Amino acid sequence: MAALDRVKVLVLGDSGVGKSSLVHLLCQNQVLGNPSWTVGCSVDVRIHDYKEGTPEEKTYYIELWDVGGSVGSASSVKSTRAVFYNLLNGIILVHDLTNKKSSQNLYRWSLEALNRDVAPTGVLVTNGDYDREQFADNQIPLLVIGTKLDQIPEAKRNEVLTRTAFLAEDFNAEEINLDCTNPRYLAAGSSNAVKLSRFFDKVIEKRYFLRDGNQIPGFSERKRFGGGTLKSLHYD
Ligand SMILES: Nc1nc2c(ncn2[C@@H]2O[C@H](COP(=O)(O)OP(=O)(O)OP(=O)(O)O)[C@@H](O)[C@H]2O)c(=O)[nH]1
Ligand SMILES: [Mg+2]
Repeated sequence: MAALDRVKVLVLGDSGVGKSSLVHLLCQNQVLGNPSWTVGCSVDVRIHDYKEGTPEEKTYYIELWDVGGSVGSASSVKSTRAVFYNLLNGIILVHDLTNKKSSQNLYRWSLEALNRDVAPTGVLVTNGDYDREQFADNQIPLLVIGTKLDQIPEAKRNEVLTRTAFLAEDFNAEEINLDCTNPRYLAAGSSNAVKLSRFFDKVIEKRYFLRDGNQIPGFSERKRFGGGTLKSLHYD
Protein backbone atom coordinates (compact mmCIF):
# COMPACT_ATOMS: atom_id res chain seq x y z
CA MET A 1 0.00 0.00 0.00
CA ALA A 2 1.37 3.43 -0.88
CA ALA A 3 2.32 5.64 2.04
CA LEU A 4 -0.20 8.35 2.71
CA ASP A 5 0.71 12.01 2.54
CA ARG A 6 0.83 13.65 5.92
CA VAL A 7 0.32 17.09 7.37
CA LYS A 8 1.31 18.44 10.76
CA VAL A 9 -1.12 20.17 13.10
CA LEU A 10 0.04 21.56 16.45
CA VAL A 11 -2.26 21.27 19.46
CA LEU A 12 -1.47 24.10 21.86
CA GLY A 13 -2.87 25.45 25.10
CA ASP A 14 -2.21 25.64 28.82
CA SER A 15 -1.46 22.60 30.91
CA GLY A 16 -4.59 20.75 31.98
CA VAL A 17 -7.00 22.23 29.43
CA GLY A 18 -7.53 18.81 27.85
CA LYS A 19 -5.22 18.67 24.83
CA SER A 20 -4.27 15.02 25.30
CA SER A 21 -7.90 14.09 25.98
CA LEU A 22 -8.92 15.88 22.79
CA VAL A 23 -6.20 14.29 20.66
CA HIS A 24 -7.11 10.84 21.95
CA LEU A 25 -10.73 11.44 21.05
CA LEU A 26 -9.79 12.73 17.61
CA CYS A 27 -7.37 9.92 16.78
CA GLN A 28 -8.68 6.90 18.65
CA ASN A 29 -12.32 7.87 18.76
CA GLN A 30 -12.27 7.01 22.44
CA VAL A 31 -12.21 8.83 25.74
CA LEU A 32 -8.72 9.00 27.26
CA GLY A 33 -8.97 6.77 30.33
CA ASN A 34 -6.09 7.85 32.53
CA PRO A 35 -4.68 11.20 31.48
CA SER A 36 -1.35 12.22 32.92
CA TRP A 37 0.45 15.35 32.04
CA THR A 38 2.37 15.39 28.79
CA VAL A 39 6.10 15.82 28.93
CA GLY A 40 7.61 17.35 25.82
CA CYS A 41 5.38 16.41 22.94
CA SER A 42 3.40 13.39 21.90
CA VAL A 43 2.17 12.75 18.40
CA ASP A 44 -0.88 10.79 17.33
CA VAL A 45 -2.39 10.38 13.90
CA ARG A 46 -5.88 10.87 12.59
CA ILE A 47 -6.87 9.49 9.22
CA HIS A 48 -8.72 12.09 7.23
CA ASP A 49 -10.55 11.89 3.91
CA TYR A 50 -9.82 15.12 2.13
CA LYS A 51 -12.81 16.43 0.15
CA GLU A 52 -14.79 13.39 1.08
CA GLY A 53 -17.49 12.49 -1.38
CA THR A 54 -15.96 14.38 -4.31
CA PRO A 55 -13.85 13.10 -7.20
CA GLU A 56 -10.81 14.71 -5.54
CA GLU A 57 -11.22 12.63 -2.40
CA LYS A 58 -7.91 11.46 -1.00
CA THR A 59 -6.85 10.00 2.34
CA TYR A 60 -4.27 11.80 4.46
CA TYR A 61 -2.56 11.33 7.78
CA ILE A 62 -3.09 14.28 10.07
CA GLU A 63 -0.30 14.27 12.64
CA LEU A 64 -1.52 15.93 15.81
CA TRP A 65 1.43 17.25 17.81
CA ASP A 66 0.29 17.57 21.39
CA VAL A 67 2.75 19.93 23.01
CA GLY A 68 2.65 19.69 26.80
CA GLY A 69 3.62 22.44 29.15
CA SER A 70 2.63 25.65 30.74
CA VAL A 71 3.05 29.03 29.14
CA GLY A 72 6.61 29.83 30.02
CA SER A 73 8.26 33.09 29.24
CA ALA A 74 11.71 31.81 30.12
CA SER A 75 13.61 31.62 26.88
CA SER A 76 14.91 28.15 27.75
CA VAL A 77 11.35 26.81 28.01
CA LYS A 78 10.41 28.42 24.74
CA SER A 79 13.43 27.31 22.84
CA THR A 80 12.78 23.74 24.01
CA ARG A 81 9.28 23.92 22.58
CA ALA A 82 10.35 25.70 19.43
CA VAL A 83 11.73 22.46 17.99
CA PHE A 84 8.14 21.23 17.69
CA TYR A 85 7.03 24.28 15.73
CA ASN A 86 8.94 23.50 12.56
CA LEU A 87 7.08 23.08 9.31
CA LEU A 88 3.62 23.21 10.74
CA ASN A 89 0.50 23.16 8.58
CA GLY A 90 -2.17 24.11 11.09
CA ILE A 91 -2.79 24.88 14.75
CA ILE A 92 -5.56 23.78 17.09
CA LEU A 93 -5.75 26.20 20.02
CA VAL A 94 -7.30 24.56 23.08
CA HIS A 95 -8.72 26.41 26.05
CA ASP A 96 -10.73 25.36 29.08
CA LEU A 97 -14.13 27.08 29.12
CA THR A 98 -14.08 27.16 32.92
CA ASN A 99 -10.76 28.98 32.99
CA LYS A 100 -10.56 32.45 31.44
CA LYS A 101 -6.83 32.64 31.82
CA SER A 102 -6.44 29.64 29.53
CA SER A 103 -8.42 31.53 26.87
CA GLN A 104 -6.31 34.66 27.19
CA ASN A 105 -3.16 32.60 26.94
CA LEU A 106 -4.15 31.37 23.49
CA TYR A 107 -2.88 34.67 22.08
CA ARG A 108 0.50 33.91 23.54
CA TRP A 109 0.51 30.31 22.39
CA SER A 110 -0.40 31.16 18.83
CA LEU A 111 2.13 33.94 18.57
CA GLU A 112 4.82 31.80 20.08
CA ALA A 113 4.23 29.15 17.43
CA LEU A 114 3.74 31.51 14.49
CA ASN A 115 6.55 33.93 15.34
CA ARG A 116 9.06 31.50 16.57
CA ASP A 117 11.87 33.88 15.77
CA VAL A 118 10.59 36.73 17.96
CA ALA A 119 13.02 38.97 19.75
CA PRO A 120 15.01 37.21 22.48
CA THR A 121 13.36 39.26 25.22
CA GLY A 122 10.48 36.84 24.95
CA VAL A 123 8.00 39.66 24.46
CA LEU A 124 5.22 38.23 22.42
CA VAL A 125 3.12 41.04 21.12
CA THR A 126 3.52 44.49 19.75
CA ASN A 127 2.23 47.76 20.97
CA GLY A 128 0.12 47.43 24.06
CA ASP A 129 -3.26 46.36 22.81
CA TYR A 130 -4.03 43.09 21.19
CA ASP A 131 -4.19 43.65 17.49
CA ARG A 132 -6.47 41.67 15.22
CA GLU A 133 -4.25 42.40 12.29
CA GLN A 134 -1.76 40.06 13.86
CA PHE A 135 -3.85 37.25 12.51
CA ALA A 136 -5.46 38.87 9.52
CA ASP A 137 -2.66 37.90 7.17
CA ASN A 138 -1.74 34.66 8.85
CA GLN A 139 -1.84 31.82 6.31
CA ILE A 140 -1.74 28.93 8.76
CA PRO A 141 -5.26 27.61 9.45
CA LEU A 142 -6.29 27.92 13.09
CA LEU A 143 -9.10 26.19 14.97
CA VAL A 144 -10.19 27.20 18.49
CA ILE A 145 -11.49 24.41 20.71
CA GLY A 146 -13.12 25.06 24.09
CA THR A 147 -13.19 22.08 26.46
CA LYS A 148 -15.12 21.17 29.60
CA LEU A 149 -18.41 22.44 28.25
CA ASP A 150 -20.02 19.89 30.58
CA GLN A 151 -18.72 21.90 33.55
CA ILE A 152 -20.42 25.13 32.57
CA PRO A 153 -23.78 25.51 34.35
CA GLU A 154 -26.69 25.96 31.97
CA ALA A 155 -27.29 29.51 33.27
CA LYS A 156 -23.77 30.61 32.32
CA ARG A 157 -23.55 29.01 28.89
CA ASN A 158 -24.68 32.01 26.88
CA GLU A 159 -22.19 34.29 28.51
CA VAL A 160 -19.34 31.83 28.02
CA LEU A 161 -20.24 31.10 24.41
CA THR A 162 -20.41 34.79 23.56
CA ARG A 163 -16.92 35.20 24.94
CA THR A 164 -15.54 32.28 22.94
CA ALA A 165 -17.17 33.58 19.75
CA PHE A 166 -15.16 36.79 20.14
CA LEU A 167 -12.05 34.76 20.70
CA ALA A 168 -12.52 32.75 17.52
CA GLU A 169 -13.20 35.95 15.62
CA ASP A 170 -9.94 37.42 16.84
CA PHE A 171 -8.11 34.44 15.42
CA ASN A 172 -10.13 34.45 12.24
CA ALA A 173 -10.90 30.83 13.07
CA GLU A 174 -13.78 28.40 13.44
CA GLU A 175 -14.61 27.30 16.95
CA ILE A 176 -15.82 24.10 18.54
CA ASN A 177 -16.87 23.76 22.16
CA LEU A 178 -17.14 20.31 23.64
CA ASP A 179 -16.63 17.84 26.43
CA CYS A 180 -13.58 15.70 25.69
CA THR A 181 -14.92 12.96 27.92
CA ASN A 182 -17.94 12.43 25.70
CA PRO A 183 -17.50 11.18 22.10
CA ARG A 184 -21.01 12.32 21.25
CA TYR A 185 -19.71 15.85 20.65
CA LEU A 186 -17.78 14.69 17.61
CA ALA A 187 -20.26 12.14 16.31
CA ALA A 188 -20.17 11.58 12.55
CA GLY A 189 -22.44 14.01 10.74
CA SER A 190 -22.69 16.44 13.66
CA SER A 191 -21.95 20.10 13.06
CA ASN A 192 -18.74 19.78 15.08
CA ALA A 193 -17.57 16.87 12.93
CA VAL A 194 -18.30 18.91 9.80
CA LYS A 195 -16.34 21.90 11.12
CA LEU A 196 -13.44 19.66 12.01
CA SER A 197 -13.41 18.05 8.62
CA ARG A 198 -13.47 21.46 6.91
CA PHE A 199 -10.57 22.60 9.06
CA PHE A 200 -8.46 19.58 8.10
CA ASP A 201 -9.35 20.11 4.42
CA LYS A 202 -8.11 23.67 4.72
CA VAL A 203 -4.88 22.53 6.37
CA ILE A 204 -4.28 20.16 3.49
CA GLU A 205 -5.10 22.77 0.87
CA LYS A 206 -2.53 25.14 2.35
CA ARG A 207 0.17 22.54 2.87
CA TYR A 208 2.25 23.82 -0.03
CA PHE A 209 3.87 26.18 2.47
CA LEU A 210 5.91 23.20 3.55
CA ARG A 211 7.60 22.74 0.22
CA ASP A 212 10.52 25.07 0.39
CA GLY A 213 10.68 25.32 4.14
CA ASN A 214 9.35 28.85 3.91
CA GLN A 215 6.41 28.06 6.07
CA ILE A 216 4.89 31.41 6.98
CA PRO A 217 5.07 33.60 3.93
CA GLY A 218 2.04 35.67 4.78
CA PHE A 219 2.77 36.43 8.38
CA SER A 220 3.45 40.09 8.71
CA GLU A 221 7.11 41.02 9.10
CA ARG A 222 6.31 44.40 10.52
CA LYS A 223 4.46 42.87 13.44
CA ARG A 224 7.15 40.51 14.47
CA PHE A 225 9.21 42.71 16.70
CA GLY A 226 8.56 45.42 19.21
CA GLY A 227 7.89 46.02 22.85
CA GLY A 228 4.74 46.07 24.89
CA THR A 229 2.77 43.42 26.64
CA LEU A 230 0.00 41.18 25.56
CA LYS A 231 -3.46 42.40 26.23
CA SER A 232 -6.72 41.05 24.98
CA LEU A 233 -9.69 43.11 23.94
CA HIS A 234 -12.23 40.95 25.61
CA TYR A 235 -11.01 40.05 29.05
CA ASP A 236 -10.21 43.29 30.77
N1 LIG B 1 -15.18 17.22 32.57
C1 LIG B 1 -14.23 17.33 31.64
N2 LIG B 1 -12.95 17.00 31.93
C2 LIG B 1 -12.02 17.13 30.96
C3 LIG B 1 -12.34 17.58 29.66
N3 LIG B 1 -11.22 17.61 28.92
C4 LIG B 1 -10.22 17.18 29.73
N4 LIG B 1 -10.70 16.89 30.96
C5 LIG B 1 -9.92 16.44 32.13
O1 LIG B 1 -8.95 17.44 32.42
C6 LIG B 1 -7.74 16.85 32.90
C7 LIG B 1 -6.55 17.30 32.05
O2 LIG B 1 -6.68 16.76 30.73
P1 LIG B 1 -5.40 16.49 29.79
O3 LIG B 1 -5.97 15.99 28.50
O4 LIG B 1 -4.41 15.63 30.45
O5 LIG B 1 -4.83 17.97 29.64
P2 LIG B 1 -3.56 18.48 28.78
O6 LIG B 1 -3.98 19.74 28.13
O7 LIG B 1 -3.07 17.39 27.90
O8 LIG B 1 -2.48 18.81 29.92
P3 LIG B 1 -0.85 18.81 29.79
O9 LIG B 1 -0.43 17.49 29.22
O10 LIG B 1 -0.38 19.00 31.20
O11 LIG B 1 -0.46 19.98 28.93
C8 LIG B 1 -7.97 15.34 32.85
O12 LIG B 1 -8.36 14.91 34.13
C9 LIG B 1 -9.13 15.19 31.86
O13 LIG B 1 -9.90 14.03 32.10
C10 LIG B 1 -13.71 17.93 29.39
O14 LIG B 1 -14.09 18.36 28.29
N5 LIG B 1 -14.61 17.79 30.41
MG1 LIG C 1 -1.31 16.37 27.84
